[in-house]
Amino acid sequence: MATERTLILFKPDAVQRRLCGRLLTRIEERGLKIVGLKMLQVTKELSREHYAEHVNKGFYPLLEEFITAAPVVALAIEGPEAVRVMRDMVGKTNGRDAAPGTMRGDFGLSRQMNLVHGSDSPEAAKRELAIYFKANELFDYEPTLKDWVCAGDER
Ligand code: IDP
Ligand code: MG
Repeated sequence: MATERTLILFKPDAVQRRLCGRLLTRIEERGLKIVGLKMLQVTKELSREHYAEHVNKGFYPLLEEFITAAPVVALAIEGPEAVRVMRDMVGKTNGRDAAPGTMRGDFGLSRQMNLVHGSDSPEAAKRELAIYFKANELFDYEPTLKDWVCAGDER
């Protein structure tokens, strides 16, 4: 089972709506490990780098306006199959389509203001983590609860 790291952002709407604590609690309660965490202001340049695949799409100007409108909280999250596990917890892009129980499905109704970003593949996660975190902002430490979160052959 692959231990992975993934980039999660609590987007400006999550910060403004004061949902960061509740969203982070879900991640911690699942048993995932925080290995990086900071607040930052996304600039237009950073937005274009992060959302390179969307820069030429019609909705990009609105996405850029949204993601730069207030600070975000960036998280590096580690765990078994963390990329897929987090995508499943985040839910479908449009909050109106996202299943109840997911972050977007429980707290959102919007396609654009959907509260949370999660990397969509291990390759994307590596690229995105390098955009948001310097090497010395990511931490390796022994989680003392690990023996009680997953069996030995699952880690
Ligand atoms: P994802 O975040 O679920 O992977 P993507 O399709 O990669 O969704 O889109 C990136 C972000 O761009 C979305 O999370 C959302 O904030 C915004 N977005 C996606 N599609 C639209 C759209 O059609 N109109 C406006 N914003 C959109
Ligand atoms: Mg995406």
